[in-house]
Amino acid sequence: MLTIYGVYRSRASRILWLAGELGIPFKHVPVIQLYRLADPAAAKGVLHTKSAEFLKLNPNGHIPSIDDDGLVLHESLAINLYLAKKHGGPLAPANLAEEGQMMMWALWAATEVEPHSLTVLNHRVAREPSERDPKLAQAAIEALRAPFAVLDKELAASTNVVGGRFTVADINTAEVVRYAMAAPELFEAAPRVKAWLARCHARPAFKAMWAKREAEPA
Ligand SMILES: N[C@@H](CCC(=O)N[C@@H](CS)C(=O)NCC(=O)O)C(=O)O
Repeated sequence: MLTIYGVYRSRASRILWLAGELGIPFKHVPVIQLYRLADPAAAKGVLHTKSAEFLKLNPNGHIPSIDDDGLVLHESLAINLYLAKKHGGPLAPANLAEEGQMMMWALWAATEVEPHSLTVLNHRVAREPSERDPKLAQAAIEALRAPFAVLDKELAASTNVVGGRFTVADINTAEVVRYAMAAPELFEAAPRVKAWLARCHARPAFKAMWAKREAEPA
């Protein structure tokens, strides 16, 4: 049995979206980020990222993690590549070349995009207005222009990032690119990225995941 640890309002959303696409059964344990608890001192009984019980599964103290019949993994993008390959079908790599491309896009998303897209999210919308720094947001937007142009060019040649069909590589890339949505100017300059992300977000499994995310306390 697969257990997915992490609230929907976290990078666990990537795994929960993929699990929905695959249609696989899983147990969900809503471990929450410690920093989101209003009074960490009163966090007794709430399973959070620094709970001793959870640290046994993920010594980083971060969500998500999975336990798949005893195989414990952290790192959201790697978890998705593993689950897609395990369960097969159109979301998974059809051959070694596709597997290489899927790894390439996952590492590209994690290193070239995510640090900047998270800064855009935090400093444009997620943090309290008094804690936002518009200069940091702007620098991150400038840093994202080149990788957005790379993805836009890729999507000019194909409807999806790998194999001309919707795969786990779209989920991994789309979830990282989503954090930059607070900067619409990036998407106006990359219309194919904008259209591709809209297609990803129109998928029933994404919508089902998103509805559960919205139902969680902010
Ligand atoms: N590279 C990790 C990052 C995990 C991560 O930083 N998760 C955040 C939530 S999205 C977290 O657990 N933060 C809690 C904390 O820093 O205490 C992954 O992709 O799984």
